[in-house]
Amino acid sequence: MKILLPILFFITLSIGNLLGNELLKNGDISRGSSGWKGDRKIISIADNKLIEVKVSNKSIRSFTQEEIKCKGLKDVTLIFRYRASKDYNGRGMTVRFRKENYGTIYSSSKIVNDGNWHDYKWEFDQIKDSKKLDLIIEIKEGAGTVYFDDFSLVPN
Ligand SMILES: [Ca+2]
Repeated sequence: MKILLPILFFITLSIGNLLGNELLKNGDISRGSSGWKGDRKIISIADNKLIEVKVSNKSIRSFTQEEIKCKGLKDVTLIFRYRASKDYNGRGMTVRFRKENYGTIYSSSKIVNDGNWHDYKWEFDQIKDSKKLDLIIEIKEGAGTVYFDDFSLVPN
């Protein structure tokens, strides 16, 4: 039984993932721009599709996935990864969740420009009674290019 329980737990988790705990559509960008709106270009690097954003020194660039169903959920975890070109220089990014009543909750962070992929993670616990969320990624004014891939939003 001591061995069986962890195995059962693992199987339950795996089935949960297969049944679609993932709340985002096309988080890995494998289906191109499907599900994503805004200032994003889909590019392919070694058969992997990802989002490319050219940073502007005049205005914020942003892209969005709208109407993410979250009825009955309390806490969710957002993860994605990003890579900035080495010539990136800017004011960083803001991640926003816009709720049904149009209230938004945001979190700002720097963008590291060492040319490597970096993981982003936000445990978001402010869904309250909202049945839907919009996820908005904003890249503030600056110069250079930022790439995004492998978005995931799952209930905690
Ligand atoms: Ca991808």
